[in-house]
Amino acid sequence: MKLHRTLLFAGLLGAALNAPAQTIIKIGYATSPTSHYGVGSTVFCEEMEKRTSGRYKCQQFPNSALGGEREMIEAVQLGTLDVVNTSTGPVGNFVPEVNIVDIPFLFRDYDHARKTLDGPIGDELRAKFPSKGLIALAWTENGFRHLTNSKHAVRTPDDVKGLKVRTMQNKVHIQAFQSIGVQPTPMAFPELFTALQQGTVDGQENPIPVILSAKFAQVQKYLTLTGHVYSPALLITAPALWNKLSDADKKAFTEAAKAGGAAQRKKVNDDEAAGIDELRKAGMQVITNPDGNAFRRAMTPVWSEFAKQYGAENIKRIQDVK
Ligand code: EAX
Repeated sequence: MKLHRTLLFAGLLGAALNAPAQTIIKIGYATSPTSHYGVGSTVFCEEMEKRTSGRYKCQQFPNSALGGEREMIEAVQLGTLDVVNTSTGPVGNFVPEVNIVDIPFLFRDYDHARKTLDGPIGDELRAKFPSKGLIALAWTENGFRHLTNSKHAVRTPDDVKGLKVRTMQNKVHIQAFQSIGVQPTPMAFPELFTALQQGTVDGQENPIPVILSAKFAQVQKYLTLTGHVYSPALLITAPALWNKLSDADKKAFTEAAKAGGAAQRKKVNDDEAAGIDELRKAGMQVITNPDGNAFRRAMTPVWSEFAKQYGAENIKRIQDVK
């Protein structure tokens, strides 16, 4: 019996020694596993596992389980979280140059945004991360943001005046809303559903995939398809992890992140195509044709401010991407 146990133990030990060591990568994001962030993160994880022959494997923390996006980025910086899939909303607080991509009405459409971020401009922005203790693996996507509220149908900027609107903790967004006469309430995403439910704020703005997965239709009646700003996202990791990787594994992580980004963008497209009807069915009244030019015009004054802060030539360079 004793001998038998010893042999069994030796056998298990042998198997453990032969199996390559597996490193668990903790990844966090704001929304549910079936949302765009969930789809993108899962593809990233699967590809990473496959491309490293299982030496790296993910443990996912969806639904803001590890806090808001700002907190998750801080955790990556500190090394207590390995990867975050986050909107750029709070990223400008860490890497100021990234604020430029959150300017309202900067990107014409999805093609324009994706092409810009996947090209030299996006690469140059990602190159700003390492000096801030972060590595931006690849651009993913949150989507064009639309306005919802619980009070009345919004068609023009005037209709927004007087509404208490939650914004991200992003100074570009805060300034833009102030410029149309709205006093924004910056707030972390995990607090938002309850704030809408309790009427602490009347409205918020987010892409369709977020409005769907966060079930905002339960607490918001009106959806206006303003598309006022494109909301990029990123897979971000920490230098502590990155610097340990072999060149081949770095490549595996980068390729996996690109695949994750592509899957996330596809999910955004799918949600845009099917989600608006779903939100109608869930009881929302959808204003599909707000006065877009009026919103654009209302935000024009703050553009000269952005030009000063982020460089008129940098803004123009983005606009010129065809
Ligand atoms: O990234 O804070 C926000 O409104 C974000 O769009 C959301 O967390 C998904």
